[in-house]
Amino acid sequence: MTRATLVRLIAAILVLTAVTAVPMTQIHWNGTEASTQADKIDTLLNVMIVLSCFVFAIVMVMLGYCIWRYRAKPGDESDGEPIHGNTKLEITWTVIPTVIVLFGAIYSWIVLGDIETKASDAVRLDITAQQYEWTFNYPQANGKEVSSKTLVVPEGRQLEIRLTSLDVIHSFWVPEWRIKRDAVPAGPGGNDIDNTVEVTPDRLGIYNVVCTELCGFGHATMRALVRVVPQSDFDQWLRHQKLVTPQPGSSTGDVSGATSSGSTSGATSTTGGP
Ligand SMILES: [Cu+2]
Repeated sequence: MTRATLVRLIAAILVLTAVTAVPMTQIHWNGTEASTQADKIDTLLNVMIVLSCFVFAIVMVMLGYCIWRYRAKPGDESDGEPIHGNTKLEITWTVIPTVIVLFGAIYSWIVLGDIETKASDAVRLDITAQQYEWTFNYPQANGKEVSSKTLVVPEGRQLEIRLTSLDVIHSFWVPEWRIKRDAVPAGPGGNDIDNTVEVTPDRLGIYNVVCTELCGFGHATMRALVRVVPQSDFDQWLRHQKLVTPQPGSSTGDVSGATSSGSTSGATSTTGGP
């Protein structure tokens, strides 16, 4: 390979990297950033996109070059020349991916430590997932809690979220907050799964909790409203909610009994019982 060819190949790799990476990093895949963690997560994602596009460009350019440069002449039915290893090439294609993967791992580790830093004044929040709804419980003093089907949170305060599930694995996600964590049903004696997650909403507004783990036929409908409000509004909202006693292992959200067996058709047929 001549020096001019090498320069052309490198130029082609850089151009293809730019053509694929620039549009991909410009798209806001998950909406406007609305938490203090979102920016760091987006930057990490963009760096990974650029690295992936670079690797993609190397593979595509070299593949195209080899197809063109080493194509068989018409009528050539002979075998290719036998070749053996190229030490320089093998060291190169081992070292470069190793450096890229190590860089990605260390950078991700740093970002993870950063976004999981706990604040001393965090708001405790217990979230219960079940097919196909969410219940948001706010533990209060004297062992009681406030239970809601809408997630209301104060702006600028870290939320210390504990997740659990009553049936199958679900996953808690507010796209604008970027944070995502599985809600795993606890087996007998609990489980060893890290079910806590921290997020600090920093933009007022209305968002959606989305279940992001395929959990059954109603999965696509498993959404809940999120309202990020000023601290004073949050305090006022909390004061006006009814206090309930938490029930271990069950969703405390169904205080009205609306989802129990009290349907009207069932009631008429069971009135003749003992
Ligand atoms: Cu789901």
